[in-house]
Amino acid sequence: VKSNRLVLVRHGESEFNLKNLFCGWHDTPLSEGGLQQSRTIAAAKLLEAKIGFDKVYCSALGRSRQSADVILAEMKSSYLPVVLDWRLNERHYGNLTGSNKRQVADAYGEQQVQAWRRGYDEIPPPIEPSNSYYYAILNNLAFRNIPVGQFPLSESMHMCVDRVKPIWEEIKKEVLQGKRVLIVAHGTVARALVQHIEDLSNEDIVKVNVPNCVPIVYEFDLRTGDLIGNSTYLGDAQYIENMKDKVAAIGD
Ligand code: DG2
Repeated sequence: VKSNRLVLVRHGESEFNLKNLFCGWHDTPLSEGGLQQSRTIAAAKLLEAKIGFDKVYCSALGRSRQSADVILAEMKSSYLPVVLDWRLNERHYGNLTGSNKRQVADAYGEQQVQAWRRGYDEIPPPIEPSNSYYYAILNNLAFRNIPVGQFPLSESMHMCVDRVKPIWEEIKKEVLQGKRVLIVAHGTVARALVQHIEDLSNEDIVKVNVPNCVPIVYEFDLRTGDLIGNSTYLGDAQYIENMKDKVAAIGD
């Protein structure tokens, strides 16, 4: 069977992940640990598996590009074309942006927080001008190409799945033409892509949690366009399980 692989990676730990803050469209940089994970986990596992690339897709958010740059440098592949596309941006967390996940749980209850984080149709309250990140997000030059009317103030998982669909279809076409693609995305966007790729139900996708910098490898049949087998998460199985649990939890 003629086949081609696709690799999906969530960026390394960000400053906001480290502080347990809702991030969404805020443009936070990677933490020291996140830079390190990009080298010692993502790049190391890809090198170990001897997986190479022709092209990279990132979001318009710096943490995704930053992680991609470190991974490519470590793989001696910095010459590769990197495409930034806002449709791969993280889900917009609305007015939760910048709040501590534990503090929001203390105020609204764990159930509400988990509904906002993992519900399929739950839309967090829209971001308001009084939110400290409102203007920085609105005026971020990285988002200047977003068509008026498509700039969100908050998004559910469902809205994110819909926005990701056209860019996923473009990427899939290239994969089926034989291009070896790496996508460096975000927690919720990675889950949205996983739902499209694996054709998961809305009930099943909300149980998926994607750890930072663990490469997810897919293989496609070039003739039929179908997925061959399941996803493979590269790395130590125990480490991956622990990190999935950590991502699922509200944290402290
Ligand atoms: C996180 C995901 O996104 O948070 O927006 O806070 O992948 O860009 O760090 P990322 C955020 P959860 O949905 O897992 O709470």
